[in-house]
Amino acid sequence: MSNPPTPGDQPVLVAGGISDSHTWNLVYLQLLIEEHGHRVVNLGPCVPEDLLIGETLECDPALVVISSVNGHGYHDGMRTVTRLREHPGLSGVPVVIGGKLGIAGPCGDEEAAALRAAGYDAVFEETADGIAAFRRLLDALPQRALV
Ligand code: B12
Repeated sequence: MSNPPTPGDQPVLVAGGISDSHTWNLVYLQLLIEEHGHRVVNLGPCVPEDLLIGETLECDPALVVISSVNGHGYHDGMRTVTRLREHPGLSGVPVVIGGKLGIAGPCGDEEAAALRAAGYDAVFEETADGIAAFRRLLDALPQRALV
């Protein structure tokens, strides 16, 4: 019989968009999430969907965070969440996306709504409001590492 989960067992999984080679966004996110008391598994940039799905099944994360800043966030993000949600067992894992999701910074309200409809639990722009909302989400996660 397995032991019951203890606080901090479930990490937060961070991944760059499938086409996105930027890395400092991922370092920033890792530090921010750790500051909120969570263990982070950082998969790095250009994460293929099969790797993301495999790691999500393996880690059983409290949250999956997709970051995209290269302007392909909407299309990459759509593809990724569709694949993830199609997988049996991953329909309920919390998944969010954020960064510079459009080709000129933020994406529009319609695109954000479409990303949510495709399966993201939340879509964050890189504004101060977006970061503040993301911080509130981190504070609300059930599993927090003991710091
Ligand atoms: C360095 C850099 C590169 C380097 C990256 C090196 C590396 N190892 O990381 C190189 C040269 C490789 C590069 C390549 C490209 N880049 Co570039 N790059 C930059 C640059 C100058 C800085 C990025 C950076 O490191 N910022 C520091 C980190 C900490 O900040 P950040 O990435 O913005 O992340 C913040 C927010 O977005 C937010 N955030 C990010 N993810 C998430 C997720 C969540 C959940 C939340 C809440 C918040 C959040 O939080 C972070 C802190 O505020 C920016 C311009 C700029 N000044 O921002 C362009 C920029 C990101 N690049 C851009 C582009 C277009 C490209 C290329 C397509 C260029 C090309 N034609 O080849 C390629 C894409 C390559 C690829 N396959 O992805 C554009 C993106 C346009 C857009 N989205 O609006 C930018 C904005 C430049 C511009 N003004 O046009 N780039």
